[in-house]
Amino acid sequence: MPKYQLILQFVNVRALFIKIDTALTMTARTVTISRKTKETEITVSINLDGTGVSSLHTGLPFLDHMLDQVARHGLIDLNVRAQGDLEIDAHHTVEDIGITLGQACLEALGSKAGIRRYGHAYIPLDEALSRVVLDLSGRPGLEYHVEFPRARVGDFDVDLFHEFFKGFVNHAKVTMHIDMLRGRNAHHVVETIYKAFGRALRMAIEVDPRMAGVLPSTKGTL
Ligand SMILES: [Mn+2]
Repeated sequence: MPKYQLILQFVNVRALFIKIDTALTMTARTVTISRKTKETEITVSINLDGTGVSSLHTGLPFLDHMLDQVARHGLIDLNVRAQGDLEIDAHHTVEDIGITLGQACLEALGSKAGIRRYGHAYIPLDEALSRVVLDLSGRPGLEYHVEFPRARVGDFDVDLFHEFFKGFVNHAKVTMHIDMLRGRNAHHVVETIYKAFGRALRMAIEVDPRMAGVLPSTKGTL
């Protein structure tokens, strides 16, 4: 066997060992969080290293449709069960799902060692275009710049999307900038935001092999 082939084989074997080593040292990033108030009862199960499989029963089909985008495009396995006071309106349920998802994300991330930390995505859907940029910084902060062309999508109040993301950001302790860059169809606009959120989250939570388990912060804490 020629010498260069041997060297190549050695490099491949070494790469394989590094892969196995990274996988072994990473604990499972899976968590289940249950949250109960007088207004809602919510259980979120999440696997940050999933394949995009979801089981969603929030009582709000449009929100289920959006959470499905987060799972699919974030490659996160996501199970959400919610019993909310929908007889009043969807406000408490949507906000509390954002809160519980945020708690689950933070808990599942653990020490944050070796992750990429930052994530961003631009997502178009026909005429609509949105951008989400996030930092798993440990500091809650939401910049939400979205002008919906309509007040409702079906019977869903579009103001509630802000409540969802505010709840998420405060409890996942992330900095997030959401910008709707253009769009005429409210369904398209929301869908681009949730898809971009999923994509940006996927980028930020992913383990970066070059980080070699180091915390991506010069401060030493996130
Ligand atoms: Mn849709």
